[in-house]
Amino acid sequence: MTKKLVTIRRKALAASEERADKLRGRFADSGTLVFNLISSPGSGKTTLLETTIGRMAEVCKMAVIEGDVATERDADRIRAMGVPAHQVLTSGACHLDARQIETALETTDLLPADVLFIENVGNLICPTTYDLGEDFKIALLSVTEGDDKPIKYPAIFSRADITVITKSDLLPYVPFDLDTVTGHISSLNPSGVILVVSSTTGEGIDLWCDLIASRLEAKRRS
Ligand SMILES: Nc1nc2c(ncn2[C@@H]2O[C@H](COP(=O)(O)OP(=O)(O)O)[C@@H](O)[C@H]2O)c(=O)[nH]1
Ligand SMILES: [Mg+2]
Repeated sequence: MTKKLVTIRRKALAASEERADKLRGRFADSGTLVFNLISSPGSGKTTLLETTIGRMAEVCKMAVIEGDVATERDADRIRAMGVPAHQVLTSGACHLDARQIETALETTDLLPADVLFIENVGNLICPTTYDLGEDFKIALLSVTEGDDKPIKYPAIFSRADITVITKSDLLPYVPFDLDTVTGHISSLNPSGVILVVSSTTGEGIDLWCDLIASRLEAKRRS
């Protein structure tokens, strides 16, 4: 890589970090807890958000930013639950960035909200390094994806504050060694929390909602 290109990349990174810090300040002012959800396509992010909204709508005000390459489908699913949602269309880009979050806040009435969920574009690589001003990164891994994914994609599982293993109702039907996976994630990220949930049966959803409530309480206290 040429020196000029390295300089341009560094400047772009610095600008993006500055934007993320501004967003963090804005979220602190509005008292909004922000989660950045990262996973492969189809691991159950939107479904978990629908389940969460169904459980927590009485307890806190939620808002959602959806990131996808195309279609408003996920934002429509969230709006159908009565929660404001903004759909970012990336036209091929594999992650969301802080500028898109700024634009989402300017164009859609998402704040004030107690909790803002950002559902990133589906993949385990690109979204990992982009700071969106969130409080916590959340990695999702469905049991149908195979139990080798944490060691194949270590960056996201070592950075995520919480890993949610989804679709636990399918465990009897797929080769997925839960102990091995939790062992790998714990060794990559000793302080991270691991939850096992199913939006279909409701397994683990109480713990997930309790975790959101306790993180919200902690943010309010701080
Ligand atoms: N069996 C089962 N299927 C699920 C569960 N959660 C989501 N799904 C299904 O997985 C597919 C992808 O879910 P979606 O939430 O759209 O994934 P996303 O791409 O990560 O947002 C859909 O067909 C869901 O119905 C679950 O807990 N158990
Ligand atoms: Mg989705």
